[in-house]
Amino acid sequence: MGGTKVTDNLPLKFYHAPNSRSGGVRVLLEELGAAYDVHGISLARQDQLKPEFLAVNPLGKVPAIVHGNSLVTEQVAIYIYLADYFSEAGLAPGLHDPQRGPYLRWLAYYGSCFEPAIVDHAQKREPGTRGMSPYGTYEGVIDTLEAALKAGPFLLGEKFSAADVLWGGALKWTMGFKIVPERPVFVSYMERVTSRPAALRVSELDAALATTLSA
Ligand SMILES: N[C@@H](CCC(=O)N[C@@H](CS)C(=O)NCC(=O)O)C(=O)O
Repeated sequence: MGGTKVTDNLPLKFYHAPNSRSGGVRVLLEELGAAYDVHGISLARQDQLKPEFLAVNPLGKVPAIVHGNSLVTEQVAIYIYLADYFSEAGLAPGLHDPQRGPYLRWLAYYGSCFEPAIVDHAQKREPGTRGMSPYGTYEGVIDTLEAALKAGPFLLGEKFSAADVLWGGALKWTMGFKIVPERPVFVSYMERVTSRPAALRVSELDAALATTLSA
């Protein structure tokens, strides 16, 4: 959906820093064909720690969206919210669709297992005792993800969903930083997702935004 944007009566403001975790949300907005206004955040300038943004997200983290009067922070919540709200794009299985459970599972897996595991791994921190860890072991998290992606072409099989937008982008940056091994399953999946027109469009839009923010 590169052309006409889906609008409703509610303005959608998107707090976004190029080359950060918020990039995936921009790809999702483009995949959904949603109309949105970008509020650019320069992490280099530490805009995320300025009072204006801390009033939006006290944690000083992007992404965040304000849709009408609804504030949504946290990537996974934003993906669920947007894909359901703009459901006509078909990127979220409906409430009674048998794929709804696996869809939510893999979105939640990102925030509650993958992120803590890769951050501990990158910082060379021990996960602690198994019973206290939210994910078990780093290897277990990576192997389980690989098994889920193996059949392909997407997480839910033939159906492309918002969960793929999240995971395609996440694997791109985590493999780029060598936090996640470049296994063939991950590489081909990541390339399949990040070569879609919406992702390519965001690369161009974000390059322009990064230039503006650094001026
Ligand atoms: N819990 C947040 C974390 C998002 C996050 O880590 N954002 C990074 C961008 S890559 C950030 O805003 N960093 C700025 C900072 O820590 O100062 C989510 O899931 O959305």
